[in-house]
Amino acid sequence: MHDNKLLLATNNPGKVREYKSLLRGIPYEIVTPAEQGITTEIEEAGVSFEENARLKATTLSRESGLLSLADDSGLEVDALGGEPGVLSARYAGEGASDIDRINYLLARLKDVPEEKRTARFQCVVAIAAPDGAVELCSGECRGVIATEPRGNNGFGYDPIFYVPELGKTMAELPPEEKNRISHRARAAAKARELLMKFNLSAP
Ligand code: ITT
Repeated sequence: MHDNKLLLATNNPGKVREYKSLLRGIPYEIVTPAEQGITTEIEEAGVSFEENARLKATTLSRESGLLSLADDSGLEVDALGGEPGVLSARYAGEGASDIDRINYLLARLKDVPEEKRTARFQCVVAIAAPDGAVELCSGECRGVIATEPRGNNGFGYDPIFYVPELGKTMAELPPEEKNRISHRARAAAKARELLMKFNLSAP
């Protein structure tokens, strides 16, 4: 019998919350590593979102024996040559908090005028099956880095990611609105189709 669980291969509670909503209605029971008793810390050694997403999904699929979906994402700021990029979670060093990373980024952009503060959130999703099959998809969302944090929703860099079309930062948007426009929403829409394919090919 095919085990109809999908492991969300992440330890980030913000991502878990968003995927549970973004993937509502899929023919899988969504479970987390903690719920499966998996505590593996994966070193994100890759130099690209793709490599890291693939590494996280395949490692946890092998370990759990479950179809696994990993998300590697981050913020790319044009004025910083694409930083923090794959280092987004570790920007400002070990043990730093979301607000530390925000303040560090704002300090680095101190003298950069508004028109040069363009940025994008990137999200790459990897789905790995225990038989070794892997599929990738991605999404992006463009915005501008604000000069101070605003809003309490979302996670990570959301309070300084200003979305010009909506006149708000990502953290000022209600969750359902972030889930309509975000990089993760775009990747998840494609992931949903890939998951249907995996479901059809399952024994
Ligand atoms: P897992 O590897 O366990 O999934 P992580 O937080 O380490 O969790 P990443 O390596 O993909 O995940 O780092 C992504 C970082 O990029 C994340 O910690 C945030 O700082 C930032 N980020 C990604 N998506 C974001 C979003 O929707 N809003 C704000 N910041 C985001």
